[in-house]
Amino acid sequence: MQDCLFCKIVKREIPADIVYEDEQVLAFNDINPQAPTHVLVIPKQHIATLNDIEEQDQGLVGRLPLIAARLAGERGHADAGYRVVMNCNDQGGQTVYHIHMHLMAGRRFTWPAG
Ligand code: DGP
Repeated sequence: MQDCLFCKIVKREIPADIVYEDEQVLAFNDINPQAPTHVLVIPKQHIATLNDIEEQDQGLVGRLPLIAARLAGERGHADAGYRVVMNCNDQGGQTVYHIHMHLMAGRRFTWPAG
């Protein structure tokens, strides 16, 4: 997608602090971190929202929690715990329309979410 911010990060047209990459997935630090660790894990393929995931995307989208958990473990957060969040559309708090999993760790989170 031409105008998608995260597609531009995938294509290296916009800089980002990339912490993980494979053929399908990219992970980079959030520009506005809400926790000591705040990483966005995204598919390289453009999928605008959770509503747009198709059957054939299951494997790809399943990699997001896999990589998030791996990154959390590498940073020593597995036992203490961490939070992953995917926001969908306006009321869900989505601001960038390319699906992404927030991995936040390093502090205690409250529930319910605000
Ligand atoms: P969401 O509200 O769930 O759509 O989260 C979007 C996140 O993307 C938000 O936490 C801030 C982050 N973000 C927005 N623009 C940029 C950017 O240009 N670079 C990086 N690294 N993160 C960004």
